[in-house]
Amino acid sequence: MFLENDIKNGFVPFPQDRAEYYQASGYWENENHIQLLDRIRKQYGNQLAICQDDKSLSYDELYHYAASYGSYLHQQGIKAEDFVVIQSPNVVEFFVVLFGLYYIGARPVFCLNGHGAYEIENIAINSRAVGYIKINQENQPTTDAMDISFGFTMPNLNLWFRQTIKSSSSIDQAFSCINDKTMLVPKYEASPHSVAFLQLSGGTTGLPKLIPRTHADYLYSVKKSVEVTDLSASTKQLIVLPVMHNFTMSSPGFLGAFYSGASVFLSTDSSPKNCFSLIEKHGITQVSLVPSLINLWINSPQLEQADLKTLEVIQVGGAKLLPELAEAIDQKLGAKLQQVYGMAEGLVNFTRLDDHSNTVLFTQGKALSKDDEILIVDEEGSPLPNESAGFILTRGPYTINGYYNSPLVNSRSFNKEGFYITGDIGYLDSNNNIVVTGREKEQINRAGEKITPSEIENLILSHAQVKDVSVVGVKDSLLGERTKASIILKEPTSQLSLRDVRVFLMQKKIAEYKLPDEIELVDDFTYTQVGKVNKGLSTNKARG
Ligand code: AMP
Ligand code: DBH
Repeated sequence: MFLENDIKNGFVPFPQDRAEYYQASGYWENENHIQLLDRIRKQYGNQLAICQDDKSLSYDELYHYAASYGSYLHQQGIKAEDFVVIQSPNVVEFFVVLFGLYYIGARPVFCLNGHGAYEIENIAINSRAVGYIKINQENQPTTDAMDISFGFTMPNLNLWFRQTIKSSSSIDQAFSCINDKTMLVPKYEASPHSVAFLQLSGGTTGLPKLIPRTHADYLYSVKKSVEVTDLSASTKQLIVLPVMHNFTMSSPGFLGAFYSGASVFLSTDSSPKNCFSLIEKHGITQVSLVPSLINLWINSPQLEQADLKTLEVIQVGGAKLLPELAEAIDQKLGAKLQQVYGMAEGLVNFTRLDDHSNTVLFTQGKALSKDDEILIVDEEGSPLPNESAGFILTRGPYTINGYYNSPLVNSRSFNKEGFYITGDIGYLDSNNNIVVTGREKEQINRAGEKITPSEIENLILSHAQVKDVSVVGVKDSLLGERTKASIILKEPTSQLSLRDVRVFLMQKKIAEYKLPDEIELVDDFTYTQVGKVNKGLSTNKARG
């Protein structure tokens, strides 16, 4: 069922018995991403698919642009099964590039728009990408894909195709690379069980982990998300979170909207002022946000004047939502809350629209599929009863069985029975709703963006003045968590400022959201019994 080539290159297939069961249960359908768009445009051709400022595409137009751009890429030598790194702000052009790649069976590797050369280089090497397409926003100071100098420290970086698409006032202008000489090629019929794309994991190790999702498993999760969010062709969805984020793509995300023939409106700016005016202007009915944005919206001085009456549902996920904020959503924004606990690795849980208010306020709901298996286990891996918190493990019809090409990481991230060890801590309540209470993995969740402390520690350690460093997340009323670096200097009386550290890291070209928000110079750390820096306690010895 799965492609030999995919397996050879590092895709871990579903075990045969489970794959046959999911297939026989009708979960995995015989459709890939471009076939989905083709089916929808045949039904909703003239319907508005996507709109940003005064640019918009109907479903037919989106499909035709994708076919032309895909054909152009084919002409440039991009083949089916090739990986191509893409990076984009929330603009219409992203959708043309995305479906253009799917049109020819090529596979996008999703990077956040904020990622710098440091991340792109690592991701391109690990995915063995052949191309890098960067979409730049009009009137924004950004670098062209051509001008980004990677470290070139690693010889196997082979991005022979690089292109910058400049988002412009007209879509034709942005895709001026398509011309009369671009011969339309037929769409590539990728197997629904082949790898569709690579998503990035927030990661718990220093290197980014790549998440391979098949067309069929992913689109199954989209279909189930549509069912629980009441999406229909009349839904008007606002996208505020980055388009590349798994939440934005699939829970229910723009794919959920496309699945239903709905219309998607893009916001390039997450400020309440801008979003409120888009909601009013377009009569937005649904939006997905992270808790830190909900906080901003609810406390915005613009809220009083805003007319948000069309807003029906707000999905909130990506990080823990505090009950006080959860309550304010209905009271202040007049919309129904749906909590979402999901991960790019697979498993997604939603509170249902007809759930009791206590379920919606205090839990993250139920998994999408009746065949999502969730285990809560103790330190020894023994299952715990409902209401007892433990490590959250899962497997099911749309959860990966391994990161791409990462046997070592996989041996730690999956147990013998193939359950993914999420690194989150929580419990199932008496009605089997999941409640996430914390996490065991070393990760900082800064406004929904995941940061791996060891990655930042290793970079700060390369600073000439630094002897040792420990990076942790500290509670922050706006961001949920902010990043703090505790640093021991080689020369105890010398100085190093937050600005110095941030400038140093920026020179390494890392994403801005990973820069520390705060530093502390210390004489020593406290250590656990096994000699690890004790990050749980803020008992580092401040400089005397
Ligand atoms: P990623 O693996 O980068 O896709 O990030 C997924 C992680 O985000 C989860 O494993 C959780 O740690 C966190 N997360 C997502 N949604 C929620 C939520 N509703 N509440 C708490 N944590 C969440
Ligand atoms: O945080 C996430 O990665 C996330 C949150 C909600 C996600 O991937 C999802 C829903 O699908």
